Amino acid sequence: MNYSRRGFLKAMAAMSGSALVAPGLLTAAPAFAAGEATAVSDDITTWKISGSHFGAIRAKVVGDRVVDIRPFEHDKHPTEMIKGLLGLIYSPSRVRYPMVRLDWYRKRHLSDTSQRGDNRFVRVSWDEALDLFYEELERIQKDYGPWALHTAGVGWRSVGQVHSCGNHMVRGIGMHGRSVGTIGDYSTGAGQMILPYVLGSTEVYSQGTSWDVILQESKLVVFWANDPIKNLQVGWNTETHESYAYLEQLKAKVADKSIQVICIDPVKSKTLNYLGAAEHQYINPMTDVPLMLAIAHTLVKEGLHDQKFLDTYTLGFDKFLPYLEGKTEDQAEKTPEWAEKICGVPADRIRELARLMAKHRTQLIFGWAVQRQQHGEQPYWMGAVLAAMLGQIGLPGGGISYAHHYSSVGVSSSGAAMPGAFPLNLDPGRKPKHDNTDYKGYSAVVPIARVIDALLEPGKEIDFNGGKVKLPPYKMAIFSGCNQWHRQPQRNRMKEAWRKLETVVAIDYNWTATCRFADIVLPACTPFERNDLDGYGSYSNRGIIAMQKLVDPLFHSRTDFEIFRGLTRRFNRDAEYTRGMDEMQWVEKIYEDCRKENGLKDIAMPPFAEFWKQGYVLFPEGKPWVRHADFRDDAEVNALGTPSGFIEIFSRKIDRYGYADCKGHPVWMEKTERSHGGPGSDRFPLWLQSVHPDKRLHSQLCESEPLRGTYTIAGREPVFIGPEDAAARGIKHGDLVRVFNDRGQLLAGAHVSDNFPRGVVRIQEGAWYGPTGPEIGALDTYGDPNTLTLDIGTSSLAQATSANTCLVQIEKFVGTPPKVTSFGGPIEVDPEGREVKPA
Ligand SMILES: Nc1nc2c(c(=O)[nH]1)N[C@H]1C(S)=C(S)[C@@H](COP(=O)(O)OP(=O)(O)OC[C@H]3O[C@@H](n4cnc5c(=O)[nH]c(N)nc54)[C@H](O)[C@@H]3O)O[C@H]1N2
Ligand SMILES: Nc1nc2c(c(=O)[nH]1)N[C@H]1C(S)=C(S)[C@@H](COP(=O)(O)OP(=O)(O)OC[C@H]3O[C@@H](n4cnc5c(=O)[nH]c(N)nc54)[C@H](O)[C@@H]3O)O[C@H]1N2
Ligand SMILES: [Mo]
Repeated sequence: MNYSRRGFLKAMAAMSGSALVAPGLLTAAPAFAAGEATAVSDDITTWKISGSHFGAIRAKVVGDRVVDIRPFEHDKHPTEMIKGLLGLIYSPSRVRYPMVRLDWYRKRHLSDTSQRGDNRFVRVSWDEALDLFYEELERIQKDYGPWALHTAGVGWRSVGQVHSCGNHMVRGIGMHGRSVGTIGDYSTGAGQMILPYVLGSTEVYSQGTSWDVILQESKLVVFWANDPIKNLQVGWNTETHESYAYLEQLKAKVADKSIQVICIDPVKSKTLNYLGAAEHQYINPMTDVPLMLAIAHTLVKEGLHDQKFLDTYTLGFDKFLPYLEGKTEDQAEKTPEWAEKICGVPADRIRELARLMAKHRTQLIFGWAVQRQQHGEQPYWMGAVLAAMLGQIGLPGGGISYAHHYSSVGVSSSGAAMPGAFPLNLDPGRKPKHDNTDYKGYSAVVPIARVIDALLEPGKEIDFNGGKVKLPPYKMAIFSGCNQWHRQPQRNRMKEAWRKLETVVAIDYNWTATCRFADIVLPACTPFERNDLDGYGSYSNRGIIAMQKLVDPLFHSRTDFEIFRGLTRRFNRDAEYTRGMDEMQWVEKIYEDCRKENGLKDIAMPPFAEFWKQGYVLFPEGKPWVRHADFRDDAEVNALGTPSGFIEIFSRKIDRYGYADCKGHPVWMEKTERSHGGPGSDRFPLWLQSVHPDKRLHSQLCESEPLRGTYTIAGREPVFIGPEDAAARGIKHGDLVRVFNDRGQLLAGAHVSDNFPRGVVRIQEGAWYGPTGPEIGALDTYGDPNTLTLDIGTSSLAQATSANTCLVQIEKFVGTPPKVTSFGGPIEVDPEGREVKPA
């Protein structure tokens, strides 16, 4: 089948037709028509435009106030999260003024750090705050050196290429001196480390086979630990939501039985419920590898594996086969009966899955939660082995994907260049003010999920991806565009570690727990209070969105650009920092650079003034594309980036590392704790999954009161629990419950739902941490799941987060519940510690 442009356009026409007959869950109309503040007759195209992770938006501004926010007129599947944006701008949790923690204000770096978290802060002027920040940077560089400063890895900072706050932090701090940075991320730490050994690229951030190819060619689509309907609501750049048009198509094809969809997940996901006729394949948590091994075993036993593909495109199947057949140390043949006892999928069903996958054109689509667990490398490697045995890698609608739930991967790219960004690094030839490169033998870069270990076990040498990392005992840390006190697991362990820090700086527009546990807090403004521009579509390169400032920065907040201009002014590098340009000059420069680049590709863009007035540029649809097709076409010319150029079922490199927890080929390893009869389940029988939230972006929008009000239970974050587990504990829907294990305890509201089987509960990540006090072990009053999660590396290879390896117990809460402390900002005190009533 040749995916010519004409064929593609026909497919598009067919698709929009079916979208009309079968409106999905997420069409514009139900979310935004009735009962809204603004009359539907308003012409929103005359409103201001801006971008966000949640999509492009139109905003109605009256005087100096934003009164309404609507989805961009070209967004056919906007997310309801947009309804929370007014509550983001006008949140009671906004950081209003520069604030300094009371005891730090008195004693600076000699403060009593066990008071961090008591939330008492003194208001200071911008000049005072930036002076303190600068003096601390000087002290750290002079008294210690670059190993003593941690510049945190940037998280889901707001969109916008000029104001991208991580770039400001890295460039601004980098002009002053060097620091300890991070490697990897919380999203795909294990996946991005293992897959280059196996498939030659991280895969997780790669463009995937186009949805229209999948819709035309696949007969079986397996969503493996994957919930695209939930997770595609947000994107890294301004999200277009184009994937939903394809998911609507898929729903129609599932209904008319032209495509079979199986969702392998302990939980009935939003995607499963949306698709209607899709099949749910329940699996015990964290046991995907045994299921895959048994499918592989069946393929071999029944002669269904593609030996020719294995011979032509892969390496090391011969080293893996003995393990499958039980001829290695563990002596266990990986039969369906063997797997059933672990993964809970009946042996006959496992055989049926193997036959289905081998018989049909099968597209395996993995999500990421399954690698955010102990040994998270294994399911990804074994997934690739399974796909290789099926022999469909590189065929249209076959093979494996690790990213179709992310930022509209699978929507083909327009091919247009996207706008660049404010520079991250120093300008060429420039050196930092303190050009000290002596890290005293400590590593300058730490795997991101191991940053707490560095405080608790300073100087320890750990394995990492074939090398060693020596953990630096940093003394000062700076956070901007991330919420460390949401993203990092095991809150109480972290709280203990935090006390070792002399100085913590947090820059945010929200008074998150990271601010509460900081010493100097600087108020950034939201993306709606600055001029900027952003790419529309992270992978589709659909266009460019103007981010027109809606209102001036609220309270005393400033753009990150201004904050770091102010900091660099303190050592006379501000002109270099900004290159002598202001905000609007940067917006125009980045746009015009992009226009030039696209000009070379014969892609026209209007001059800047016209773009800014119109508010956006849209590029035409791209060509459909099949992942790994070039490799399949010619494995020598288009060799993979693995050491051998082939798919590595056995990796000599990893084997030589000699790790006990990541061997030369994928294997099943028991977890430190596991539900359904696994270790620790006698004391804590419930598996807690902390998946990504349906109505938030991590901790973002939790502060939005109108949105939060739509899902909280008893004023707290919901804990989703099945009817059986609830009844066994005398818990009813709506009850306040205590969720606990040896690592921590929190209050949550019970949301009883049939989507959850026995032994599986869910609290969505990003719920704001609200302890009753600064002490270790304090009850979390709102429901941050990382109060309970486990902070261990996935393995010696990736050292990534294992947040989804977590067991808990739940009981009905009795007594007078403490008030939620998460929201509403600091307790403002004067330097004597007397409470100041807010003006
Ligand atoms: N238990 C558990 N934990 C997890 C996960 C999980 O699945 N389970 N998932 C992990 C994953 S995949 C991720 S990606 C991380 C996410 O972790 P983070 O990226 O840290 O999460 P966010 O809540 O998006 O935090 C972004 C912060 O940046 C601030 N911010 C936004 N725009 C600006 C700006 O312009 N300037 C400044 N200065 N600040 C700004 C926001 O207010 C917010 O506080 O969480 C990880 N943690
Ligand atoms: N709405 C929304 N969308 C988002 C985000 C957000 O915060 N909100 N964050 C974005 C980011 S930064 C990221 S990293 C991605 C995260 O993307 P993912 O990590 O893929 O998403 P999750 O929602 O954590 O989990 C997806 C599914 O995995 C299942 N699952 C968990 N553990 C197991 C297991 O052991 N076995 C099996 N078979 N299934 C399991 C869960 O039940 C869930 O249905 O999402 C992105 N999209
Ligand atoms: Mo992520």
